[in-house]
Amino acid sequence: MNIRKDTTSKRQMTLCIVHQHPRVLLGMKKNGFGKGRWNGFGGKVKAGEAIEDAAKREVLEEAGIMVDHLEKMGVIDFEFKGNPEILEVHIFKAIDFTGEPKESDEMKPQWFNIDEIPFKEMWPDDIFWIPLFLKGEKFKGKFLFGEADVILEKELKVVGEL
Ligand code: 6OG
Repeated sequence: MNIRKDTTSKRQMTLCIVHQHPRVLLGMKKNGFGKGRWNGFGGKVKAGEAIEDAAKREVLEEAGIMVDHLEKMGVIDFEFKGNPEILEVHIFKAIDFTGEPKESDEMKPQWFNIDEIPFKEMWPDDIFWIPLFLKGEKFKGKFLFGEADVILEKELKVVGEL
């Protein structure tokens, strides 16, 4: 008998962008995965934690603000060639928050006008889905990255609900 072993695994992650039209709050990642890139705030969902709770926790840890109402805008699977772990990133929008954004060990927050989003200093997938996010459209997607974070494959579609 020939049993094919599927060694891929999925890791759930969160990503939250505060969108107060016409500005968005991003953070410069100071260390680790994605260092030197602007991104929303987020990280790994802990065992037993609800995804939305993880999203709120990460925003508080990384930007020092409390977001209450979150809207899930998208889910994207990121795969890196040669790496069996797929990152399933749940993307949320927050409008209101309490507190003042402040720098943490992980991120340096900054407001950007939506016409001045620094795509060149962001993950290369962002330029595809952030315009949908800003329009209020929901989306699902999948990106495969190769050497030097080049996009080898991409799938992205607008969906009615997630
Ligand atoms: P930590 O590993 O620091 O969380 N993330 C990505 N975000 C974008 N825009 N593009 C990607 O393409 C991403 N891959 C991961 C999820 C990492 C944070 O980075 C996000 C998390 O918010 C590859 O805990």
